[in-house]
Amino acid sequence: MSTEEKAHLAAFAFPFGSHPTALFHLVQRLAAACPQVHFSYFNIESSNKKVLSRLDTTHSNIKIYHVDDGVPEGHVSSGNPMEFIEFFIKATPANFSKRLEQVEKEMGTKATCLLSDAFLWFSGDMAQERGIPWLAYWAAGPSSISLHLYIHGIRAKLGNDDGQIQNLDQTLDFIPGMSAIRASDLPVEILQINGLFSHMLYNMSDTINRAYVVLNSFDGVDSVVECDLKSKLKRLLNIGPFPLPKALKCTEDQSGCLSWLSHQDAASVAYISFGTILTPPQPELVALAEALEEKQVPYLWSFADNSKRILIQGFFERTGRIGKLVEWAPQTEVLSHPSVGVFVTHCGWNSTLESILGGVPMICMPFFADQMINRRLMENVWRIGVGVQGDFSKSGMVEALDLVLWKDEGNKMRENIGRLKERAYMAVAEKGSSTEDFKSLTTKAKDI
Ligand code: U2F
Repeated sequence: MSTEEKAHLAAFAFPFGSHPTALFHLVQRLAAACPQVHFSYFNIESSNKKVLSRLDTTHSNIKIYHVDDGVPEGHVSSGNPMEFIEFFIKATPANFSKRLEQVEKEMGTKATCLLSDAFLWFSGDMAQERGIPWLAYWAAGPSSISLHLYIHGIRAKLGNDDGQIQNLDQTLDFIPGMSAIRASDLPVEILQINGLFSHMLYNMSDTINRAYVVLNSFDGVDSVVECDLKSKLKRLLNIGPFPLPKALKCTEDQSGCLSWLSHQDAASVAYISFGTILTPPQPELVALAEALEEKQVPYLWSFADNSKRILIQGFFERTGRIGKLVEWAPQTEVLSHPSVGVFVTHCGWNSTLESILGGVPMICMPFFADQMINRRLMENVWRIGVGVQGDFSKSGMVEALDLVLWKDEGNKMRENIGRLKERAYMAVAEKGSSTEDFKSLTTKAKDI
């Protein structure tokens, strides 16, 4: 048996939102690059089902395992999305360590490397106890992880004893590369550590500098922040942007999005999606729908939440001639289609990258976590997007559509995003910075 054949990388997923899919996709890339290495991917069963339904799973050197989700038997959901996250957190780390030990016994091979979602900070302790490397995948961008590293300084400078921000407009210019970010952009978890989820991220802030941190990002997206991160972390590996177009199974276009787009004028369509976790509240949905209808903007709306779709059912019925409604779109391909002129987005990190790869400017409707930071970067730093004035009002939405689709500002944004797109493609080209960082990552995966 060669040394590489003894290598066994165990990957631990955070099973919510786009996190498990992104981690699985990373495991797939590694499995393709290191065919001799064994990969075991651990996630809760319900999330494994979703991940597998959306991705191609042809690599024979990956095995998928379920871990306990912590949900009590017979539990009836209260409808609060945090409850399943909290059940899961309570079940960690025992659910992962127990299952890993069973798998190691079955395989007869101990894990030689641990790759985890960065949220799962206890993986650092497990790796240390076993004397193996810890690779932590941070599913968002460089600025948001940087804020977590500065958590103590931020809390001391901005918060009062209750963790409340005193001056919402204050910029974070005391952190390298953050002068455009305001206190009001910070996710609640940075300022308050109430609750299991915030506590988990707080623990991560204190352990992450021990990891090889892997980002779905590329050199130059935020040079000052990256440089600072490199000085603070054991190693920063920018291996993105990924997934690149054509990486997903849904390129088959089952929903007919791409063929519908091909009948629309160039740069005329608003593509709308708010990611995998949240549907905006009714007033915001109504404002957006009314603005699209008033301006007769052709739209492609990815809307999975059946219970909320009913809220603007009349709009969908009246505007069926100019729009298309789907439950799930092949987003990467949609954003690379020449008919798409604007992306109305919640500013999730993957959506942001996919829009950059497609060269499509954005209308930003952020809600939580890193999304307000991404909005600020798009609007004030990269100048590739615009926020909605007046608390997501109809008039604010009309103004934003007007600006991006028909005004000169929109063209300027397209030029700016074109430059970022070029840099992104250079990073993933042969000998590009992300390609080189990915090679370093494979070396860690093969190492025993
Ligand atoms: C959380 O964000 P989300 O998972 O809600 O959003 P994104 O990071 O933007 O990822 C959504 C992914 O789902 C895909 C889309 C993205 O890759 O292409 N998708 C699709 O293919 N088709 C559809 O119809 C709709 C979506 C969190 F809320 C954010 O704040 C974080 O930035 C993010 C990453 O940590 O996770």
